[in-house]
Amino acid sequence: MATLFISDLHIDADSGVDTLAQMLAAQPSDLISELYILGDLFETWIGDDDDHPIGERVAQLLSEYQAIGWRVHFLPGNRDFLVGHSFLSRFDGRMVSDPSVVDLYGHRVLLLHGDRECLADHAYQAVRQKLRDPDWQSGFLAQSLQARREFAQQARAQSQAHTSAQSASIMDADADEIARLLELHRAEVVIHGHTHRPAVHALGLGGRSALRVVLGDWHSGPSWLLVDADGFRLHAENAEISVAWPRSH
Ligand SMILES: [Mn+2]
Repeated sequence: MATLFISDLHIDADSGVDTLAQMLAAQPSDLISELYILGDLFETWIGDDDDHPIGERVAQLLSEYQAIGWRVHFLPGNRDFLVGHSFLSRFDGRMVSDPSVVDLYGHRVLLLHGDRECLADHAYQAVRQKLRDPDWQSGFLAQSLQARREFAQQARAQSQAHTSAQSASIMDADADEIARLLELHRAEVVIHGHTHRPAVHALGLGGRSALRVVLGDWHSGPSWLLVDADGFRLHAENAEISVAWPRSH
């Protein structure tokens, strides 16, 4: 059996749903038992009560895979952290909190979106703290869809301006923080997205080996990770990486 991981699709148009549908159809569906979406499935999400058709199309597509026996898991990203149980229930999806540890083929694997670990970006971390506050969220969700749409558009423009003004190292996940989390959760592997820098990094953690697997974004085409009992196959633009599980001692 195999587990499929995707993140950072940033879907905001029908074409994004079509790309996801094509990618899923090309997978060995009879081998896959689980799909994990590690955040930023959508470019924006202003609440499960939004009547925008993109959400319905994605839910319909995912429910087709749920129907053939896949279990679909969703871990929120910094764009779609307002996805809730109501949306997930449309395709029987399961919410995964950030961070979470899962057992994959007898290995402890830590799952993150990756934005919380970009510690050098102080301005972003301050915004994140506000947006993840339950009181702020319930106040936001109480506003009209129109008001929420306007806020989201503004936030997106500000985020784009901020991103283009930052140096590359500030926008990456902090390596020490990743190592700390691997130790804290006694995990052999961490899988995350967000940074749009697909790669598999071999890490040495006080004498034991670990892996950091970074998923790719879908800006210029689909990207995915297949995990099975043998290891990892990461597909991204200009990258096809196969890596075995870290050796246990
Ligand atoms: Mn992100």
